[in-house]
Amino acid sequence: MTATRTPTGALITPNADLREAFLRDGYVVVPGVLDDDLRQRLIMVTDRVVAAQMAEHTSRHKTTGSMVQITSDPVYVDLVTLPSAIEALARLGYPTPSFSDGWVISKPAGGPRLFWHYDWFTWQDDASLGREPCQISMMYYLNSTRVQNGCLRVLPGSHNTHNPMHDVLSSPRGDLSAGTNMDSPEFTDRPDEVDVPITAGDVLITDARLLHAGHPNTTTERRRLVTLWYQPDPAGLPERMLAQLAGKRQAPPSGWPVEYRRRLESILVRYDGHAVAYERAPYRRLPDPEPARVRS
Ligand SMILES: O=C(O)CCC(=O)C(=O)O
Repeated sequence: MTATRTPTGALITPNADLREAFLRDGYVVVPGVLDDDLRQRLIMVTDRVVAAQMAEHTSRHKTTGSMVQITSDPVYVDLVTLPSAIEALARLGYPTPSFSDGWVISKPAGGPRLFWHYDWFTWQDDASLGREPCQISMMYYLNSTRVQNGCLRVLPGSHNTHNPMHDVLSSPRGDLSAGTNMDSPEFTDRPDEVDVPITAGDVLITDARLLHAGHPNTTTERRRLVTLWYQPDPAGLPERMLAQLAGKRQAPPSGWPVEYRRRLESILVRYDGHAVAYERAPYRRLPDPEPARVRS
């Protein structure tokens, strides 16, 4: 693959192995993207932002821990526009991404399991069934994670092929975020699940269609995560999909310093056309996985 230039001016040659692993599994970990100085600033602000939430927020988001927009503080713009992160995306073959929304997801000590889910809601468009993702996350765990403090679990390949968990998710079962029924099948162990422990400073990149869940946090310390959502190739998206994604964009508050507003605006997804945004549509069946090859 040929080298491409990012908006920050870096000349990046895509890494074919990294890209293949990402397209095959639906996720990949890129080490050493977030420096320690920014990580410490993010921890400080994240704890403050989460502490400011009302008790009602905490009980509504029991299984995620919290769900606060990144526009709660300008420091998150430093993460959204982080040059080393944009370069990591360029190595995956996505040099000119746009950003739509981001969330502070902070699982307190003793926080329960997170349910199985995907984060893609435009399944009515055939582009959702292709090999390339229409949306990806960059997940920054601000502390190192492991099974004990609630690391992520994934079903590799479930972004591109049907998984039995998709059938489970097709019948609505009330409010999974509030965790009122932890016996729901969305909270079960799966035979094909894989743990994804992360070293703080690394970034986990996922395809929005990938099925994922989380372990409970059985430690005495908070586990902090910031999830950012990007369009890897906004120019290649169908217009109705782009209109939907642009509808979710988190614009900078008018009270922010001009410099932070300008930087967030510079990467925010836009749609200036007249196509009608897609409604939120649930899963449409992906192809079955290829049967395992058996030697004759
Ligand atoms: O809390 C986690 O580890 C996962 C969060 C998540 O599922 C998401 O951001 O979509």
